[in-house]
Amino acid sequence: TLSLLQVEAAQTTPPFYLGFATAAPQIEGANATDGRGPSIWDTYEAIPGNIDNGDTSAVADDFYHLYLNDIAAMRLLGVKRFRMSIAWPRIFPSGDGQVNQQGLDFYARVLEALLVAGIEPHVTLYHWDLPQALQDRFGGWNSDQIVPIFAQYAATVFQALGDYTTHWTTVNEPWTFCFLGYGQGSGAPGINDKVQAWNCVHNVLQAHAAAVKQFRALVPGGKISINLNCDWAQPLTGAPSDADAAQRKMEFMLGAFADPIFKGDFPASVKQRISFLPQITPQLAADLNGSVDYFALNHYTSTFVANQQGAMGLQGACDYTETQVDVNGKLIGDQAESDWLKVTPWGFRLMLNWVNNRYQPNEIVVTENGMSMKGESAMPMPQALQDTQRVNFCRDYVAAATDAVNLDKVPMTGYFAWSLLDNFEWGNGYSKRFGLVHVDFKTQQRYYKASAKFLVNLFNCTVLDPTYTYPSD
Ligand code: GBH
Repeated sequence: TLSLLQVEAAQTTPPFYLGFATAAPQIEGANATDGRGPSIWDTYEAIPGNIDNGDTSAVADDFYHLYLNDIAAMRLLGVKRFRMSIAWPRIFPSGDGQVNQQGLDFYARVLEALLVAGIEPHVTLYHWDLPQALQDRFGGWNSDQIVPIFAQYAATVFQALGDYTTHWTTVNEPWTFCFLGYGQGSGAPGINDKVQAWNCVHNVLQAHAAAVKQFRALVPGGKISINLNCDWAQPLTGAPSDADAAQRKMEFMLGAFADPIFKGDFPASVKQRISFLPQITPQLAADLNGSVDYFALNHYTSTFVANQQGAMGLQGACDYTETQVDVNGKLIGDQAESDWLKVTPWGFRLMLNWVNNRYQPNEIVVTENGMSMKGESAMPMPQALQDTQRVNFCRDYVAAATDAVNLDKVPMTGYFAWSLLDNFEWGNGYSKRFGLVHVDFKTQQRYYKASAKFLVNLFNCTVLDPTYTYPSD
């Protein structure tokens, strides 16, 4: 039962490293600065009703101008790893063709500053900000025309910036942008078509493989992966059919990407149900084989899953339903500020074990984990900095992962907390705060939350100045 799997707070330094994560479109702002072209999120944000309160990413955390302050803050906190993404529309404003040197120069400055601060950068090539021109020209991720264009973008970045770090990923959470962005329309590019969603999956896999081919030639000794997200699926009841359904949900969500990479084909459960599923050819399977050097997992929460023949889900015909309420009407875990996020640290341990058992990766790096705290957005300052629910979340999730490593022998080596800063939370705009550092969006003033200090203390980082606030006015 669940209670048996609940974990105690970590007593010791976790057996993996700590980093703080971000993504370009959520923090940078400066969307029209230094030649950046429009992205599909710029377009999506401009449509009334798409983003809570009509917020946009135009300014966000103004990281484009404040990055030195944010890097200094991480240094003073003792954080040694930083996950960031590169904005494709800064490098190729129209997706391909003319390179924008000012975009490459910006990231060279950021990466240089990180190295000077003693912080290792982990860089993601694509965190959802597709150049609008590629959506207009051929439908973006729906078309395989994107494959050589993504590879060219990747090669340009590896050539210019490959010397700064050995840690890379190609694409962040393709499940999210394929099935929400193309399959349901809740997110850019706002398309509601399951055929396009599965084309997107197939094209992401091809684009990933093509980019890794460039990586092997241009960044010798580097390590690359793809950031895959998955919720833990807990069977709703003890019925064997619910256990099968929960397994099927994991295969649909994570297996749709990880099986082709690690096992050479889509899961049988998916192949049986999705009539229009594109094929993984022997050539693609061969290209995907060995295309990740470590498993990059984004994980936040858990759901209950029940068998239901004929059920259609976000991914199409799947024969299961999902809920976060059990048969007695009890929530699967405490509610965060975001509707979808319930606090389920026990699911994190099970999730890590599932990945380890199914794929046996050399190494697992958790590239995102975190929460929006219930009630935080309405809390006045400075009380908002006492983010107790988030402190407990971090404590319990890190403890669950520590048990996965120490007791279950899962080879997890790194943990990135999402996120360094409160930021542009996609469809929720600025109404949900995931930061370890509070941002006043009127003044751009930053303040450490209790959770930032808790995490760095837990990981025994050397904190130089726990009171730093910046930039001061
Ligand atoms: C991550 O996605 C993203 O990589 C990151 O950019 C983001 O800021 C962070 O999580 C926090 O959300 O609104 O009911 O349709 C996590 C996986 C998948 C969780 C989509 C939210 C939307 C649920 N996300 N999901 S719903």
